[in-house]
Amino acid sequence: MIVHNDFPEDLESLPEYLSTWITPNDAFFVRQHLPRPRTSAETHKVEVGGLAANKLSLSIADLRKLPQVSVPAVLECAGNGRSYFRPKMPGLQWTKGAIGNAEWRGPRLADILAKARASTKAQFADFDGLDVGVGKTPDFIRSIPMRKLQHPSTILALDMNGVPLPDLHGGPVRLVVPGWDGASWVKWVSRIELADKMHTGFYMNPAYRYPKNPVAPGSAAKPEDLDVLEGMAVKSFFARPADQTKVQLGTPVTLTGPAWAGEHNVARVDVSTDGGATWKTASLSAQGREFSWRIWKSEWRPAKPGYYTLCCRATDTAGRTQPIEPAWNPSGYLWNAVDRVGVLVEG
Ligand SMILES: Nc1nc2c(c(=O)[nH]1)N[C@H]1C(S)=C(S)[C@@H](COP(=O)(O)O)O[C@H]1N2
Ligand SMILES: [Mo]
Repeated sequence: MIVHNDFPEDLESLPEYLSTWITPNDAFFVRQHLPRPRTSAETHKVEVGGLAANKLSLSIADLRKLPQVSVPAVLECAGNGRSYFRPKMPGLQWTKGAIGNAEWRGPRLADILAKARASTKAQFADFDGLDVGVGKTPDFIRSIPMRKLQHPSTILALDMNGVPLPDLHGGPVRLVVPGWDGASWVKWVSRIELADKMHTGFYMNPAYRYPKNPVAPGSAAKPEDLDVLEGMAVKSFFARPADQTKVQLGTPVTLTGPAWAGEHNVARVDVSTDGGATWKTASLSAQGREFSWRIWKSEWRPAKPGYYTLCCRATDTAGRTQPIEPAWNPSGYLWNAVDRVGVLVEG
């Protein structure tokens, strides 16, 4: 993995580990604002309070007794690809790999909110994990609107890819908000507070906000011109071949990688082997339902030696497609340019 920080851990997956439908747990990227807390499945509690008639204190065993659902879904950091924006901005300089697809399993938030008898006045729930603020870095708290919490695929995950949720990924319990950016997926959830207003902390404002209208590259945005980031962009990239690969003429080359579209579904992936002059539609894996990625594939037989620029571009069911130049924004979120790799074919 690419180690951006080793304490707290910020680890990025290499693109070649992102060529399969499920990303293995030990190859899955890690993002932490704060040091990892100490907890265990035996002692951990999730408190539910605020605008609820029936306050709850749930152990992991209590959460396992509720109906369990499996949700395959992509988790992507909003800042994935930040390093490609020009001008550059501060923040983790992610390349392609702050993303992965896993099968998450646990109880539905809707069932927990019903058990807590959430008031009709509750508009948001604030999720706090066991990690605490350190120095200038505040406590990580995120507000999620009720409409998304009531969605049948929004769960508190206890398992990831068939094993108890690893500590690095928020074990024993994390929030899974399919189709939304990684910052919504609060790890080590210890408190759920129902409220009539959005939480005002740093991670709701100014962090994780995106301009309502595009701003000129390098400029600041006024706070009133920013909205909370919710759904993610349409995106595909090359897991293989790696950039600057050398191949022998006569050997077929498999072009492949994942494609996803946040709350929408991928409709198509097109590939080009001539820098975007001409395009061909790639095949898409049957696997990949709502919120999870699909693996696209195309076989390429280069006709003659030389240097080739390969491109891939996904289009989703909402008609969105990957741009050549994603909108620059002050925090460097939602990078989704048409992906490119260079390949040298030797004769
Ligand atoms: N409690 C807590 N939850 C958190 C974070 C955090 O710092 N603390 N980081 C968030 C961010 S920004 C991302 S991208 C995802 C990353 O999840 P992962 O480490 O399992 O890949 O977790 C989110 N949940
Ligand atoms: Mo993130």
